[in-house]
Amino acid sequence: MKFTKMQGLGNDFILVDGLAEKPGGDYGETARKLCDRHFGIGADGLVLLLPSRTADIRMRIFNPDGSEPEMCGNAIRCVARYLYEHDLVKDRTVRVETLAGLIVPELILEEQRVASVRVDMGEPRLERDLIPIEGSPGRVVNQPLSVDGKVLKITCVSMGNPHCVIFVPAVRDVPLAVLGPKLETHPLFPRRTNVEFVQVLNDSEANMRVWERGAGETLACGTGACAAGVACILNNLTTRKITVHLAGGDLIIEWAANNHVYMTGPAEYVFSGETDLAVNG
Ligand code: ZDP
Repeated sequence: MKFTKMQGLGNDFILVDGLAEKPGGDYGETARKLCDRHFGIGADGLVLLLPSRTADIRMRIFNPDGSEPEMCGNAIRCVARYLYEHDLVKDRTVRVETLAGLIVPELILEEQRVASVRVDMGEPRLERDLIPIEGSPGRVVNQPLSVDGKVLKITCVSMGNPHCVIFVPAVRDVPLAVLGPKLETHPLFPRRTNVEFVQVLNDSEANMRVWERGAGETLACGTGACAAGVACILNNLTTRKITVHLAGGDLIIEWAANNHVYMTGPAEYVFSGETDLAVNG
């Protein structure tokens, strides 16, 4: 199986182009094998490009644990760049079908080169049943949740996939490897959750560390940065356009007046290759 390794802010993906020929096999099992950093290629996710009846392309993504999330912000920037530079789309705006609905990345060119990608990530979902979160209807904004005998204040947002945002004085001091898995698998979240710790620096900047569902700590999370931007506004902490500083670099997040969230950031190639590790279902 041929693949291209790409990354957005160090959140890295194995892209498999299934447009001409649909790759066979068990995609979840293949993701588990290929994403392994010692026995595989190594990545935070396996991304499949497939034909779509409703958009330019259909994207499916699989976490390193084999689960299939609804959306992936950093990967969709990589997908847009790949399609444009391989002449698989003509337009600078690409319509991508995902389990989170239609997502529209737009390539930003500088001297004919893709400098960055701005993505219309759609509308955030804030109601409990849409995230999903157990309990009676409503929103979860700055609500207490007890973990390990400590009370954390959580704000929950879905960008197609679930996110739980916690504001802290300093992200550096957060024991992410301890709290991450406990929050990810907390019974409050029937489909588990991604977890973001956010330190607001001023009204337009924040630091963030992320624990991803099915992947663990990663250097960046696009949907997570969008959820963090929305959570900042729900808690009256920032303006509607902020820079989110992640371990792998910066994303610009804007929750615009039309209720859509826009994310801008880089997408880069690492290498291409061929592997015989794919699992035949
Ligand atoms: O929702 C999930 O299970 C995530 N692990 C999916 C990946 C999200 C990602 N980090 C992003 O950038 O949005 C790729």
